[in-house]
Amino acid sequence: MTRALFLVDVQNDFTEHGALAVTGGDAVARRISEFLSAHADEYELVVASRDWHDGDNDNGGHFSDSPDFIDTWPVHCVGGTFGAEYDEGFDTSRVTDHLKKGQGKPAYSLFEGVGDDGRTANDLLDAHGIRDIDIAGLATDYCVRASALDALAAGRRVRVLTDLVAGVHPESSERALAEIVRAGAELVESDT
Ligand code: VGL
Repeated sequence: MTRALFLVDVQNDFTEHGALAVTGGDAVARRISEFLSAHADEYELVVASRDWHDGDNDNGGHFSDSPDFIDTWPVHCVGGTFGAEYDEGFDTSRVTDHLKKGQGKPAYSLFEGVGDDGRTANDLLDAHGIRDIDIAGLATDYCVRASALDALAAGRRVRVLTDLVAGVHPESSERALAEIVRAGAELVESDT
């Protein structure tokens, strides 16, 4: 079985003390590291994304001084700053591919990211002939949701590791998980 693990935006600005702190973000970073130390060998690819916004513009209206936390957000994940770095609780030593997204525009999905070599997630999956993807990270209702829906739309089989995600809002996170399931994904605990 060839399977990929996608780890979405486990970055300082999305964990507990960040600009756009997600409750439970620190614990997700730590649990993902534990999961990787036990299970990284089971994945052909471990792909991590980072939101990587410009610091000199509003990134296509993504940043706002009066954010609604739905479509507009406080300044976060400016490329090259601490907030855009991976959370220190996230051990990235088993990550095989790093993608950056959101330069000058909103980009919720990991599928919008590119590596330094210009390859996208779909390029990587196709190069390795991978159809099965497990997804974890932040935030359930935004970047995890968008990444899962894009993976399904690209014909992949998707499982969301429900104990390795955390969301911005509880209600929209519940709705996002239900939507992902309706679109064809499976929800599983990481120890199953
Ligand atoms: C995200 C809000 C704004 C995310 C990114 O990673 O889920 N959420 N930008």
